[in-house]
Amino acid sequence: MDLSTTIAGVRFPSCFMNAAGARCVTGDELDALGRSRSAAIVTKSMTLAPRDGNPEPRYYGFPAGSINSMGLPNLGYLAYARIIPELRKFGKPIIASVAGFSEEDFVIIAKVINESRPDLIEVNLSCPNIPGEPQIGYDPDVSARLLKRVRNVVSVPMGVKLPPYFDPAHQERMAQVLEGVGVQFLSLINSVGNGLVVNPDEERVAIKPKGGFGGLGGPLIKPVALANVRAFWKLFGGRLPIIGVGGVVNGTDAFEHFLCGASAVQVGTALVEEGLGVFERLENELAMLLARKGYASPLACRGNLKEL
Ligand code: OXC
Repeated sequence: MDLSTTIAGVRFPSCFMNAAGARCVTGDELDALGRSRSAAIVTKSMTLAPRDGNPEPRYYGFPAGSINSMGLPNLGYLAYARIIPELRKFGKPIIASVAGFSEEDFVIIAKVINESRPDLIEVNLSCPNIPGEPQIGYDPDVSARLLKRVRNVVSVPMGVKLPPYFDPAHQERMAQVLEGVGVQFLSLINSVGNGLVVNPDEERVAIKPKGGFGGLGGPLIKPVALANVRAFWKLFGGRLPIIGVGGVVNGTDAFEHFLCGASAVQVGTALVEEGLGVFERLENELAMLLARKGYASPLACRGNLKEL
């Protein structure tokens, strides 16, 4: 079964890759992704200065999913600008995830990282875990201004990682913004921000930062992820490639993302919980499912979701 896919003109050897943030902070972790069956190497979202991130414990996994408030721990963009060319040896696409605390940060980072020639740049407008910093993707005007400026300094294909939207009006408004700024792919969705997981035995929260509030991931957010993939697929009439992110734990989850309109999927919680072997398992499960259903590839079922 051919599980390869194409995003913004870049070919990926399969349709499963890590989500930004999952096992992709250090040079060693990025190397390990290079050696694994991940279809791409997606970096941790990078900021101007290196960051230790929020205090621990800052990740908690439970059967229905995960909560995290990592706080963008990363090596700083200059380190990734050095590491990215070294990752070329793995012969798979590299996606650089770019974050920042001001418009200017994003522009400086994108410009330098673009010169290190990742295959794609994913602009993260949706980290929910920085105390006092709202998620940029919830402000369409700020997003539009920022993306226009970043677009001007980036020559590789540029995409955006958006937060989940819960109202069609917000999805429509963001689609208008994206139309105007030359975005070439979407990664949908970042974690569902500012959830709260409670440990009733201990009568306390599960993670330390922000009083326990953090981004939710894993199976419990899959319907929200699928809804956003579907909504943006329809808003763009299938013209803009989408990487589905949220709740991909088995081959069927990935199939559902493809039916909704995704061209590839990223794996976050399941990668953190299971390790790098997750990619081979997902490939096998999806290949078996597609064969059983008579599809020649994941792209053959893309967007095919039936309505009643
Ligand atoms: N989404 C992000 O964009 N960043 C991380 N967590 C998350 O859910 C983080 O670093 O906090």
